[in-house]
Amino acid sequence: MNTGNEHIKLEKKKEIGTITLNRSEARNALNRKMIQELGDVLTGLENDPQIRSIIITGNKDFCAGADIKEMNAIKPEEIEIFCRWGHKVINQIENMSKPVIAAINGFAMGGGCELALACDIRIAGESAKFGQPEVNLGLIPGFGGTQRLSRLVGVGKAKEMILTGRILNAKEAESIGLVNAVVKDVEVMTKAEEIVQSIAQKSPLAVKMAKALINENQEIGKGLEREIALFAQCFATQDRLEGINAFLEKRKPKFKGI
Ligand code: CO8
Repeated sequence: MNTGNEHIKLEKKKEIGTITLNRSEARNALNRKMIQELGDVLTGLENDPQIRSIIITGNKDFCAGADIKEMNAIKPEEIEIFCRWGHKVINQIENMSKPVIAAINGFAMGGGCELALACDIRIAGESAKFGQPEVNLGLIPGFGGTQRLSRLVGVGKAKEMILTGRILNAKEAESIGLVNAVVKDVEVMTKAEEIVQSIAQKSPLAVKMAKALINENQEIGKGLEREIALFAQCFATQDRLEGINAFLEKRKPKFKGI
């Protein structure tokens, strides 16, 4: 289905809405336009009575995080607004009244991993790779990762991922509970569809209430607010300038802690 969007494709089949992140030249990095389009498409699916469940997927890659080049052009005094707006769309995924499954191939990094964390269930292909590499940029996760990752995989593993920026393969991600299942790359969508079809047999009301209750119990709001504030603080440092410049110049950063 053509939504008129540039970076987000939407297909509606039976009662499933499939969102495909579609900016492969930048490994599906999330720029402003893409985030806006994602939010709009999610709103449309929430309000569509024909749709019972949603799958979010990529193409070769799931998503390499926020668009670093675009982010670098934002003034430090404006970053908090941008971060808060990104949170709004990621929270929108988590708070959809319908189940949302992430079907992941290739890289799910930074904001891409955080987008997957906001989904209800994650299915990974064997090629999938997960990481919160923001420390390499002199930053912290800024789309909810400091809060959702530890709730999913435990504090120890979350700290390891966020403090070292290490990239995990699909099997490791499964072993710590970051993904629900790993299948062959070509079977990721089939597996995700199987799961949504199984949920679609159940009472939509019961599914909606159970999801809302589990989310409520996470008590995530205060931590997300702190994340926005500290992301903005990090963004104003020389280390962030060094980290992002090093990424763009394809070299190792030299951090000074200022
Ligand atoms: N942003 C912009 N461009 C990207 C990104 C990105 N996140 N990731 C990859 N690209 C681009 C590369 O620059 C490259 O472009 P070009 O061909 O013009 O040089 C192209 O995609 C292909 O990438 P690589 O050549 O780097 O491919 P590799 O296979 O060598 O590496 C990696 C793949 C490991 C995924 C590597 O691209 C990488 O490390 N990417 C960055 C991952 C990252 O650090 N993500 C975190 C970003 S920060 C974030 O997400 C915080 C979210 C909260 C933000 C809050 C907003 C205020």
